[in-house]
Amino acid sequence: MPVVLRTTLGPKTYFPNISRISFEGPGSDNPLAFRYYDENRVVAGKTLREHFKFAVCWWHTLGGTGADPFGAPTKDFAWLRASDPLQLAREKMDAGFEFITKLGIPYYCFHDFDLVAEADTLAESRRRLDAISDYALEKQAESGVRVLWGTANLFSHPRYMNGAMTNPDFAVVAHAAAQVKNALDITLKLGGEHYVFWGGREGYCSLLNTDMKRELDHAARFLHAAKDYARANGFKGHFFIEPKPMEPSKHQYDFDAATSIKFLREYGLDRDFKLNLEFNHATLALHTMQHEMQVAADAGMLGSLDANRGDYQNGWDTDQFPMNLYELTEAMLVLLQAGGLQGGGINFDAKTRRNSTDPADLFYAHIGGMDAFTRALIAAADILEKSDYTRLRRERYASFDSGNGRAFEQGQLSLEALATLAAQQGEPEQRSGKQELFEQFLNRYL
Ligand code: XLS
Ligand code: NI
Ligand code: NI
Repeated sequence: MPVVLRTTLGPKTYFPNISRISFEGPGSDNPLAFRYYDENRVVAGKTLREHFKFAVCWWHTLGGTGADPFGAPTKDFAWLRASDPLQLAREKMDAGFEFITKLGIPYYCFHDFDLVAEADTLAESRRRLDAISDYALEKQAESGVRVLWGTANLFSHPRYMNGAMTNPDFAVVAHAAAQVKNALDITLKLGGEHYVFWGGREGYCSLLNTDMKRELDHAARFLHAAKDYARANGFKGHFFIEPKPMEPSKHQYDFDAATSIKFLREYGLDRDFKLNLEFNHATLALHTMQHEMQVAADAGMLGSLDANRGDYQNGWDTDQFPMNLYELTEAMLVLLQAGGLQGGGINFDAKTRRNSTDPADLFYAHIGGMDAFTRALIAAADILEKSDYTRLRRERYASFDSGNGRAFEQGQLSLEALATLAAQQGEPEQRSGKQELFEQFLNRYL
């Protein structure tokens, strides 16, 4: 099939009524301006641009048509109309780069087949990926926009209905490996900083027909092979596992941060892999995002974030844009105390609602998300710098700072020694946890 690289339509704009979004300050009533996000503003020692490394995701933002299990697409975007797959891919890329540069976002993230539609054979898919990545390289050079991470879609095609790297059929595992090899090559070619594995169908629908141990062993073998290949080809970035407990599988192996960390350590992958955590995945696992971030930070694996939010009424991945200032401020408190993300950034893995059908809605969504993160980060920095938060939290543990508490922490007290001390000291004095006082800080600095 001939590869078409140049559009016959000539240069066109997909967002003609929208110009470069600028920072206008909190007093502005322009919905197409930032009220808080000023990329050069310094907060807690770094610019906002450096703290966040925001990224646009190719799938929901450019490919999200509003189709759901109950209804047809609602969004007839002008960049998704061409009949030739490469022509469509190129127009989508024109729209994507126009969108990203108008927002002043520095990065994007993609699955292989977000860039261009999958073909009938691996070889033809590869030819398409080579062609569209040539075009992406030109657009990147022209705009300075970069790739935060790439990934392979190992969950949409019917061949993956029983999983990809954990599929019980070796032929499917090998096919998935070929796809990951191509996705790694394209990520490397585009200078992608990192590479993500999200295991949507790596799990099971029923344990009755599943050999879990064997499937997990296969996943580890697969990840080692992918890592070895990428390293041998000069990839310097991190690999990220993206935990999610369920959906589309009934039970996914990368359930949450703790489960994923245990897996990486058990199989000797913990030096190359960190976590890409997503807000809505955290709440699906019945955690909070701040919990997941703290677990990852304590393991030295707080790599990158997928930004979105769930809905309190719904038990699925609604992927709404992040607007909840309380949730974000608690997340930013963990982020600042952890010293930031380890190499990654903040990818808007979020979709506008099915009935938000104007191209401008994509701008409102990202502007709102970037402003919300900014307010949250500033509030978190103020809480840490100006309030009693750190001191109060440290004081809860003061009894371990000296004397017998210190000796216990250092492993110097046996169970018998502890029992003797308890007998001497009598019933412990009550100490308040002061949760409401801690909660006041959020409202005070937001
Ligand atoms: C789906 C995941 C997916 C990953 C990339 O729930 O969030 O979008 O981020 O494969
Ligand atoms: Ni998700
Ligand atoms: Ni995600």
